[in-house]
Amino acid sequence: MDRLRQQLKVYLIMGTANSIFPLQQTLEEAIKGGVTMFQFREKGADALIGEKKLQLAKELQAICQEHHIPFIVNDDIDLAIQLNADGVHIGQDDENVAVVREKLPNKIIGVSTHTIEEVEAAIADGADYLGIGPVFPTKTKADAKEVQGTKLIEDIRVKGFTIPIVGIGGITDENASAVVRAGADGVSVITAISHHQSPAMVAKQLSRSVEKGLK
Ligand code: 3NM
Repeated sequence: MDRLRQQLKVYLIMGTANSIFPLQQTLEEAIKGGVTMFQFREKGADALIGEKKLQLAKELQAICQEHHIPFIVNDDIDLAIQLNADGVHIGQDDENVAVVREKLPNKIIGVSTHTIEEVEAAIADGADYLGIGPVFPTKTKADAKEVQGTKLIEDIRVKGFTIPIVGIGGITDENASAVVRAGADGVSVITAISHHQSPAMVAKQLSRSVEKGLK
């Protein structure tokens, strides 16, 4: 669990809809700057499918492997199995955690949760880490829930749950330390890195902000 906590510190999420540069370039630079984990999230109207999606996923996975960071697939369990990815991240509308665990017994399973009931269910079903959000306003997820600040993260820790947590939604280098101070092990970001002219620089700043919050 300690290893996973380390890996969750600066968690980049991205798909073709997000990055202003080619994804491979953004990912390489972001890892050089200090990104510790990557999630391939291919969503939206123009999302790649089939062979093109597979090819891109393979290229991004190779970059993660070269730099020894976990490669996580959003939602697409079959793709994760096909690629022997390090894990999957699922939401409340996706397959049940317990069912996914049967398919991927030894992989990382992350779950998006938005209420304490969802948190308790995900833990009971065997999630390895939780994504809690949206902490701050976000334009990236059209169907995002109401902004909840850091309250749910604090509540989870007050209740004594030790499961690794990342905050998500509108997180930047300026607010990341507050998310970690509230009890998260790290932050996951899309826009902060993938829309930045210098992914390496902002990844480094996020990393510093997280470390500051952990002190
Ligand atoms: N999930 P950005 S918020 C993918 O609340 C996602 O579960 C959320 O993107 C949740 O860093 C979100 O650009 C979008 O705000 C995060």
